[in-house]
Amino acid sequence: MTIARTAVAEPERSEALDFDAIVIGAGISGLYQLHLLRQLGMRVRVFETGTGVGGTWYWNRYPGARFDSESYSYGYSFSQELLEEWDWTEHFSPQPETERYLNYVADKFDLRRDIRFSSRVTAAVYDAAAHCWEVTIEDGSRHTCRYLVTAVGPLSAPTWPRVQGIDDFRGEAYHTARWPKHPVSFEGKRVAVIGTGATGVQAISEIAKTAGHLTVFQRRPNWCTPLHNRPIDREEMERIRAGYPELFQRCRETSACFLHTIDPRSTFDLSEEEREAFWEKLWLVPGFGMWQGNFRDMLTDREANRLVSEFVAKKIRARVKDPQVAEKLIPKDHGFGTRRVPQETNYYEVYNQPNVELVSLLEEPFERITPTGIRTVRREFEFDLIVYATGFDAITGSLDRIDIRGVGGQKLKDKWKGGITTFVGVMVDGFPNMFMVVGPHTALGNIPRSIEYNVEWIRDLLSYMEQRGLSRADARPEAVDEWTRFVAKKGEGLLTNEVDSWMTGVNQNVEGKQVRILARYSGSAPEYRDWCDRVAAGGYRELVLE
Ligand code: NA7
Repeated sequence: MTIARTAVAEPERSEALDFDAIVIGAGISGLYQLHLLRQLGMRVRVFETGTGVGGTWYWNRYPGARFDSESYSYGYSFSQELLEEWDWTEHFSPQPETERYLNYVADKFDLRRDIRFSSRVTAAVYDAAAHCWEVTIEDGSRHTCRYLVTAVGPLSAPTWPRVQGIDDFRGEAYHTARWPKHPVSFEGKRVAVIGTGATGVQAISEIAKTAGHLTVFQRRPNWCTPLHNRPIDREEMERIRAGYPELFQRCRETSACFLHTIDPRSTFDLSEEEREAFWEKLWLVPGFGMWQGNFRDMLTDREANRLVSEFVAKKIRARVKDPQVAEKLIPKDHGFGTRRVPQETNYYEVYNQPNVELVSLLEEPFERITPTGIRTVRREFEFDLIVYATGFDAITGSLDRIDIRGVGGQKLKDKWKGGITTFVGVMVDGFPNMFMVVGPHTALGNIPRSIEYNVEWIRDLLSYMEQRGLSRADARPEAVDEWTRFVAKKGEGLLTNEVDSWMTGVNQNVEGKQVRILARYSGSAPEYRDWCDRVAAGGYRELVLE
């Protein structure tokens, strides 16, 4: 073991700091990290931009927002008591219920007393001489700590289209990820929705129910599959509860921590009829069955991917009455599953409604937003309300928005200019004592499962250090290289990485994010955890601990 023990614990110095640890964000990651670090006896402070807990489930209160993972596979697994107390009422929980759940968790574990709300972190600077992080809040206040945990989420920095005139519009306008808390009525209104990703698809189905007229502005269509949501009654909830140990065990074993996992067969192991029958069955599976439970070569073999794409295209054609509209809704630039698959409830049928129009921005791009609506290169539209479902500056965006500086004042943003480099997605060399929960290069998938693993790994490392009087951890550059190479290797041959999407770090609305990068670890979650477990079992040789 090559731990450099240049210092023993210095309680005096630590006590001179405002906190032992600062956690940025009170979403699923931040809440659990706070809980665990407090158990280590640390003085912890969470800074949160919002006025309440929940992160993603606090901000994304747009109509139709809900889980695409089964509720009971998405909730926290760490507390038996919580599992016993909380009842999910739908297989795919709607946002209000999830927000209530996270508030319940915050109350149950008495987390609020260590959270400061309405406190956006603007900067975090490492001070090598004082061996601490100094965190600046929007109000100008500064706070010092030994350990910094970023729990900012990979999809939390919303982006607006780069189109002229956004501020000129005189009607109501909302981004789905900054949805107001007051009720928004669409009744009788002329509504525009821009964006048809996972968010847009959920919102459109809901808004179409009451809008006077809905115009959907779609740039690139996505392949969507049916969610098949339904209520959970008391009896079913009891059955689910009794099965929690097996359920979480399954999530530990599957590739992306979902209840669904890749079918070990190749597309070509089956005859055409057998394949069709298999896909017909998957089509009826609630949730991500069709995406996550498909043949093993679906995302690596072009022909396999073409066949499954054809199957889904057929489904879309069968549901949309106007063949021209159907064709507009079928992606032509990427195959099924190579981008995040939105989960839908009557989404395609919406386009059969007389009050709904689909406008393809590929055919008629935006010219500008006007005071009264939207002008494309062909037409002028008038709206009462515009919904921006235009996504996020994903994975690095929420970190980029904080001025993070490590040893020698190096900016994290600059460090990653030539490409993201991390150690297991949690640490970056030159940024000692900074830990990212579900940062770039970690396993995402069914995200709370990945969050719990990251949060516990960080807790274990800090506990290991505290027990040995160590208080500084930095990743060794060679360990960072090795991990980054592994991430690259895991992405080789994946069709997903040949497509522009938030998963490949592309966002046309963000300066400098037009080129695909290796933003995401695309190996399996068990393989990710094996790697991290080996690091811990080996005494963290990949880190310089002092
Ligand atoms: P996504 O999946 O990034 O979708 C954003 C959508 O907005 C997508 O259809 C974009 O079209 C569209 N978009 C973005 N910018 C523009 C402009 N400038 N003009 C027109 N259309 C635009 O974000 P979501 O919020 O739906 O989902 C994000 C993740 O959150 C999701 O995958 C889940 O994991 C949860 P494009 O495809 O870029 O042509």
